[in-house]
Amino acid sequence: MPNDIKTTFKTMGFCGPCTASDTAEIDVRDGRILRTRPFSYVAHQSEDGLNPWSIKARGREFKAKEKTELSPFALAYKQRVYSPNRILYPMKRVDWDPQGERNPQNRGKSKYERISWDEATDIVAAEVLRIKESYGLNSILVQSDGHHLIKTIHGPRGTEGYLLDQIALKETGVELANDFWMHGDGEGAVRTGRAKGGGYTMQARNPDSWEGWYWGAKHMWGQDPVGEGDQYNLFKDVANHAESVLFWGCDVETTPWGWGGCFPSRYCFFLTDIGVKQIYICPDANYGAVVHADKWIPVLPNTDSALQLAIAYVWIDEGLYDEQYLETHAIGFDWFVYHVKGGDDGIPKTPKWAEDVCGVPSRTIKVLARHWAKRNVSIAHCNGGSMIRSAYSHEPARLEVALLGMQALGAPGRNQVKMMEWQLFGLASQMPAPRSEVIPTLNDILWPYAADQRESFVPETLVPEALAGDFDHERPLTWYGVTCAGLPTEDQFTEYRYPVEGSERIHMVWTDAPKWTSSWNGGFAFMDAIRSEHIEFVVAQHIWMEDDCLLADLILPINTKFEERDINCDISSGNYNVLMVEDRSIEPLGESKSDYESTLEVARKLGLYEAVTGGETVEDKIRRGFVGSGIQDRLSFEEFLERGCYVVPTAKDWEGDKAGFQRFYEDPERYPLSTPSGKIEYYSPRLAKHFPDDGERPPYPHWIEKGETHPDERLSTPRAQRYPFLLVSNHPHWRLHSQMDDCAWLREIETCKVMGPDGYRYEPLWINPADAAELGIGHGDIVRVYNERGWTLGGAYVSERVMRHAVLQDHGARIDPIVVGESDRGGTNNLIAPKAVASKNCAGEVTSGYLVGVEKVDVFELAARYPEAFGRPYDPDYGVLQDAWFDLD
Ligand SMILES: Nc1nc2c(c(=O)[nH]1)N[C@H]1C(S)=C(S)[C@@H](COP(=O)(O)OP(=O)(O)OC[C@H]3O[C@@H](n4cnc5c(=O)[nH]c(N)nc54)[C@H](O)[C@@H]3O)O[C@H]1N2
Ligand SMILES: Nc1nc2c(c(=O)[nH]1)N[C@H]1C(S)=C(S)[C@@H](COP(=O)(O)OP(=O)(O)OC[C@H]3O[C@@H](n4cnc5c(=O)[nH]c(N)nc54)[C@H](O)[C@@H]3O)O[C@H]1N2
Ligand SMILES: [Mo]
Repeated sequence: MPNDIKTTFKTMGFCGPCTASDTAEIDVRDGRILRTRPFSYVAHQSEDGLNPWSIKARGREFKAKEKTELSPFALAYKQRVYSPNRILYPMKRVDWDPQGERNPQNRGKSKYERISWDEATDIVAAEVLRIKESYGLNSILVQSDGHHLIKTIHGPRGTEGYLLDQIALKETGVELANDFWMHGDGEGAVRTGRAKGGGYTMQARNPDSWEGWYWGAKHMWGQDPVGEGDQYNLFKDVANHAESVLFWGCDVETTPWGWGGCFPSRYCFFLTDIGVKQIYICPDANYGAVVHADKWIPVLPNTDSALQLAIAYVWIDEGLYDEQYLETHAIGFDWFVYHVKGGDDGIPKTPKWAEDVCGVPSRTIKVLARHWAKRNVSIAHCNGGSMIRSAYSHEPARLEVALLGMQALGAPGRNQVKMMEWQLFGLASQMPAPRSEVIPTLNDILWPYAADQRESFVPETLVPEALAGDFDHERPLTWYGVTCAGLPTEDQFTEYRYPVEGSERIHMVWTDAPKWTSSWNGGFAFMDAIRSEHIEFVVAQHIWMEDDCLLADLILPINTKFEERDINCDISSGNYNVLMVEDRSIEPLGESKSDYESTLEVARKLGLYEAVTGGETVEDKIRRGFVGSGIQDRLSFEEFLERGCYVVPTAKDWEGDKAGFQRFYEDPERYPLSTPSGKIEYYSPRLAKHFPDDGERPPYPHWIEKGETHPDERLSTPRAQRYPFLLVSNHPHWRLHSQMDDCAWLREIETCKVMGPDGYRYEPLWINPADAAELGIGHGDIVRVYNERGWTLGGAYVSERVMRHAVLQDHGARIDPIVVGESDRGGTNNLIAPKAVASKNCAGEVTSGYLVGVEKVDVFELAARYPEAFGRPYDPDYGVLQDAWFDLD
């Protein structure tokens, strides 16, 4: 490398702390990022070597790569570092005056003016103290925990909450936060501790990635914390034993990009080479399907339960399941048979019945059922597909366990395999790829700042209500479960409430992950809520001018990970694990600071700097991180700094690891599941006891056509005459939720955006040619996507890749409000997602598989009607420019 080039290591996967991935080598010249290269394991290995792994199957070999397999996001990210939308200075809304009029109704409309860090931190500190005096600290809602290019010390993970706890601590002397969720102590470790409230109200993350598994599957097979299957060594098992894999709501050419890189793509090409059939079941021929599928079975959005029940019907009818296994490994199977046969609801779940509901021809259902019963079949997911984030998402999740159980779950080649997140939460049981000698962790330095579970919290799904509603102690907002995938199943039987005893309602929001409008349910409802007069102050920390920043009163400019020095561990790339120092690549742009540093600036004003740093410098924290990482005995800290990284070799005995549920399969008495009976519970006595009257999530899995929570989100309802399509709202192929939407290198790709006649790049809306023809919509036309909750726009992408009666628009496109709270130009469809949760006792998000209408629009007519919104400064390569909001001259 020429010596004017400096190289730093950076992990480039998103997800959250301690699950980093996609390590890259970043070359810098003259203070600018020059290029992003894959990290070479081979070049950076230590004397301990790599012990390269290889999976041999059916005469072929699948081996560890010598370098990381970077995703397109990792390669394109440097452009985002220099995006014209980078927020470089603290900004204050022009018509928000802490001493006078606050104009909450203008959030989302007003412009911003530049102020200094000194002024900005004075304001935040003063507002915190004012709120504390007037209402108590629990009136501050802290929103944290978004996905980001993972930072350990510097990241957006609620450091501001830690600061608020320090204020409370100073006054009361009571230690507040400190026992956190699962991490750590050996395989399968789950911590149950919970931080006490006192310093603030936390916006609790939903088990968003796992809603269905969490609310449903856990009641059948246990599997705390998230409810997905055991993953030990499954890539080897599938390669050796599976004959077919059902990619059921799974896109290996999209979602692995966000978390791990391109390893799963390579694995699936290998499966093709060795003759493992890949069957994709999803409403759209997604990117993985068009590359890898031997067969695509289109199913209508969120009707999988019907298809699953019909498969069970065929197996029961034709005696094609493992009765003996069920006798020793399951309880309550009779109840399930009773429902399949229609004993309880009078509807035998025949393939003919299912055909009308789910759109899969009855003959295809029968062929699939017989194919499955006669072969070793595994089911592949990245996280589950959007049906596990739809109304009644617990049902398809439970039914999947029911089907796997009928075919002897855990037998060779018969498991649920994840195509990403190799080491979720650092648990070896969550790792389908060959195991590494150590899973490094940085929990010791991370978690004090990330109190995820508190007494005073509101789940993401319920925040709009908490912001807008007038809840008091006589009439609290209540729900079951802490709704963050951290606690054992029993937590779902605990009722929680807001406000907690003795607390007032929320009056201030402090966010370091402002993405409600683009990533959560009921987006327009949230916009209305946050514009209420009760909410006196909203402060956002953000890198780019996008998402909920538009609703903030004060914005603090945050930098990217390239601008700071940190420590990180890559445990999710699939090849090897790496612990590394992430040196600063470039100087911070403008006046930006890291999330940690920006909290420290406020802490300084409150006299709490030392309390928040714990007396440590960043360098001290890096050292402490190393010492607690699990790698500390292999080399000295000085040696580690000198090398910059340590690559962990593959475990010597990894080939001997039992695969997935193999132990349970072989000996259920010795290796029981974590359900109360230790077996697969087709009937859950626990659900029956705690929720005897819940018809929406009865004790055994069901087809739920409608219920009191969602009376009319199916094609069968009269409401479907007005809104005749089921919207599929997947994780975006060309974004990570709301991130990367301003990246020119991605936006110019044909499937990323549809160029409108007005020069605006619209978010694609996939529609089947037959449906498009009926509506007079042509490829490239601009369309309105609507329901009674509001509307957004899209660019018609007319294609057979989406089935009839379904339309597809990825989620997360950047909001570009037309009328605040009503309409949007950006294609931000979460704005019109239901506000209602998954079901009565399950506060899960519902963000896909709901009804919308679609119609062609004339954008010039709209521009004439909404001149301000359509006249914002705009660059098709980056989207709306920050000049639309910022007055920097
Ligand atoms: N329609 C639909 N909606 C969904 C889903 C779906 O399938 N369909 N899936 C759901 C799922 S599984 C998830 S996980 C959620 C994801 O929802 P979120 O995690 O809420 O989504 P992100 O867009 O990743 O939000 C992160 C925000 O933080 C910002 N950010 C990035 N880096 C930094 C940083 O260093 N500092 C600060 N201060 N900010 C930073 C980003 O720009 C972005 O605004 O979405 C859910 N919503
Ligand atoms: N590129 C990219 N990668 C990401 C993310 C991202 O935003 N972008 N997000 C990350 C996060 S937070 C998570 S949780 C994971 C999510 O990973 P997943 O849960 O696997 O992702 P989804 O996009 O929700 O769903 C995957 C596929 O399910 C299918 N599908 C949609 N609806 C239905 C349905 O009703 N029935 C059936 N059978 N199939 C359906 C679609 O074909 C879709 O491509 O991805 C992670 N990786
Ligand atoms: Mo997620």
